[in-house]
Amino acid sequence: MTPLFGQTRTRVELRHALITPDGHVPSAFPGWEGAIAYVILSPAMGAEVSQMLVAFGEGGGMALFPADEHEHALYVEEGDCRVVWDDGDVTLADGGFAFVPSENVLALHGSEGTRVTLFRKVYEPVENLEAPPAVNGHVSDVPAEPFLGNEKARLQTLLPLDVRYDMAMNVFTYQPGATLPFVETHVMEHGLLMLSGQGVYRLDEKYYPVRAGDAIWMGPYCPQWFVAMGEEPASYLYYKDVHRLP
Ligand code: UGY
Ligand code: MN
Repeated sequence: MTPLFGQTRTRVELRHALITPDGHVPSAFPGWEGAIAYVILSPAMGAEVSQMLVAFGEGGGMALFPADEHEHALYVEEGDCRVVWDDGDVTLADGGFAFVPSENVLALHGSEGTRVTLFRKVYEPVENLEAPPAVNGHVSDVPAEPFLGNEKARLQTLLPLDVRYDMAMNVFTYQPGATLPFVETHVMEHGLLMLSGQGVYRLDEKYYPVRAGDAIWMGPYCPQWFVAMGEEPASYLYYKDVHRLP
């Protein structure tokens, strides 16, 4: 069915946003070849994190990030991606993830059709605490722990639980009908990508139907809750700022 003109599920509010793929508009950046990015969340909307979908075109390409105060965590949604930084080089298949600390040149080489979600933020150093090391892995090697004892809502913590890291990147998977157990309200911010399935996300006072491909921004103190619906499990990848005093 052809959608009516002028309609979208996308909403951009003061403390939250739902960005659906129909509204995506690409950006090209200096030094990039054969790769574009959809900058889905960014400080321009009031977020501290940027969330980008990097897509590689015909024949593959390269996306480049200069060495500065930004750190990056990425997840390969589709395809394969060679991740190269100052003193590291790893090739990730879909479901692969990596964290690269700030002050590194970061290059992503993807074959045609590869899609990578990347979280980018300014690293917050702490006196007498060394910078976090780079890490990488595959989502299928990370245990899925019941969330607050609920077997039907399971959390995978991709980055180490170590206070040197000031960001977390997790995957949350819900069986149909499972929910976040309570309406969370917290100082931490989230950037989120629906990886599979569907459900309803409560953001502030509003309830949004969401499905795979949708992205969400939850600013600090945005009340949030989720219920998975439909026949399949629903899962999402999300970013959270952690381990720093307000
Ligand atoms: O880690 C979290 O705060 C997570 N439970 N929030 C969320 O899924 N919206
Ligand atoms: Mn939360």
